[in-house]
Amino acid sequence: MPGLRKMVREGTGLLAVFSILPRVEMIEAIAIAGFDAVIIDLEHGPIEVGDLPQLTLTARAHGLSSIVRVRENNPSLIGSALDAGANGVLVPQVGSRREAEAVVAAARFAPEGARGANPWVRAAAFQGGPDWFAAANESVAILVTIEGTDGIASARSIIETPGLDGVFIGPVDLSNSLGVPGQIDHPLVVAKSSEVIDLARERSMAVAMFAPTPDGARKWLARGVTMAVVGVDAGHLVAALSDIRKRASNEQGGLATTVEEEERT
Ligand code: 3PY
Ligand code: MG
Repeated sequence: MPGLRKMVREGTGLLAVFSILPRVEMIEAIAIAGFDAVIIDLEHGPIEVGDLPQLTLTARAHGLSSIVRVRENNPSLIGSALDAGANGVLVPQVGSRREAEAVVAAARFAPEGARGANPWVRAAAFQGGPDWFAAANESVAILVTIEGTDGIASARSIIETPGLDGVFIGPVDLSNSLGVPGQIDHPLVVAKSSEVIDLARERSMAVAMFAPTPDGARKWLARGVTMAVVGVDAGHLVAALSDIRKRASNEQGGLATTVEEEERT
């Protein structure tokens, strides 16, 4: 089994980051920083399918795996993301086994699924090769998100969906569904997330978790997740810029005072 599918299924300690900025430079920065994968986020970012060829091509040129989070569980969105060159797909808000089966059907060609077939797309190098369908089935990684009380209740049967490569836990939406909005470290969110991790790992299923900070990522990796998705590119940019501005203006005192004093003399 080649490609991202193998990496997701067999890898541990994997690090990814969400990208909501549709720029090749951002994808390059994520690759240069050494992440294993980028999740290009069409659910929350102003990114369209037409942006995907250059974004996924840039990732590939840097040896960075690309996963596209589609807006919703919809076969045409899943097929378009894969045709454009994504190595894998992540589908938000999956609440039942039936929904998870629909994701697998949309992402795998027959006989494993019912993905719309056209071997002249970018992902197939535009060449119409008949071997591409089987190769794509072997390498494309399929992840579904458990982030609602419905998904938690059906976690066991979702995890056992044939053809699925991994589950992703979304603590932000989960905190909202559990009535503690935004409190991703709330004991209820932690307990429900831990249940999903245990169910997945008992079945040797890959499990990814969103954590906005490096400390959170390390904590969840130690708790058993196989991939941590550490924050969002735009958020990291703002945090880094704020820190640089604060340190350059020396808000804790020092440099600014010295300059003012110099001006007075
Ligand atoms: C969540 O935490 O709800 C996510 O989907 C991560 O972006
Ligand atoms: Mg979410």
